[in-house]
Amino acid sequence: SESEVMLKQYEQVNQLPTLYQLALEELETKIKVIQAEWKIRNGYSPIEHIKTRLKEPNSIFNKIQRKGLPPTLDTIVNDIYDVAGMRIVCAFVKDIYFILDHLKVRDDIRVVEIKDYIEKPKPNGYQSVHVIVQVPLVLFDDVRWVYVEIQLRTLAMDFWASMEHIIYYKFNKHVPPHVVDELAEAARAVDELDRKMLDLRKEILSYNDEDWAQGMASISL
Ligand code: 0O2
Repeated sequence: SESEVMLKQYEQVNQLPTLYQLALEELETKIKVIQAEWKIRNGYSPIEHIKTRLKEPNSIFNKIQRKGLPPTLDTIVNDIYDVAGMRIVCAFVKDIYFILDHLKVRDDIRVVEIKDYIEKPKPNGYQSVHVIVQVPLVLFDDVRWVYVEIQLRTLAMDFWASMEHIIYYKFNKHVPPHVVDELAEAARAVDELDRKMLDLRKEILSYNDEDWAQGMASISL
């Protein structure tokens, strides 16, 4: 009956946050293992911090509307890739690309799409690498590959993005031109700082970067 169908859908929607939360936890554990190994090998952690979030229901439905998709459970699960989000903040740009290369070779993470806003920043100056991945959740009689959006950025880029986010909402999404200019200038300062930090990174690495990159890229299960 119609009410049974509704009840079933209600249950499925209710399970979604749990499913996405577990996918985030699985992924976070994988990243933490890499982080620990790296720290032992290199004497510093490539990751400053990791944050996770579930997209607000409002924000999910706004996105579905913006994309002109039907507001169904199927759409959320199959067409919205950032219901579960993870932000990995690194000290150095180079480490972002090492992590990215590593994600690509793992059998237990599927890389679906990469948007490199470091190579090509957004017009306002926003920089980050966005990676859409799928993470397997092993259930009793099924493996569900759950979408997660990973944002990789440096501390400096993260500082800029938090500031820009606050300003954007402060001005109700209509940022006056002089503030836009100042943000662009701050973005150039971010670049400059990240370049300087890369120079300093050499001082803390006791062995060749290329060897490490190859080691990371050859890992498979
Ligand atoms: P929340 O937390 O999701 O409510 P697409 O998926 O390609 O159709 P979308 O979703 O705009 O389009 O993808 P994009 O641009 O790759 O990533 C959106 C997310 O990246 C944002 O989440 C921000 O976290 C971040 N982001 C992208 N551009 C900017 C920017 O100019 N400034 C800042 N501060 N962050 C940005 P949501 O959707 O805002 O939030």
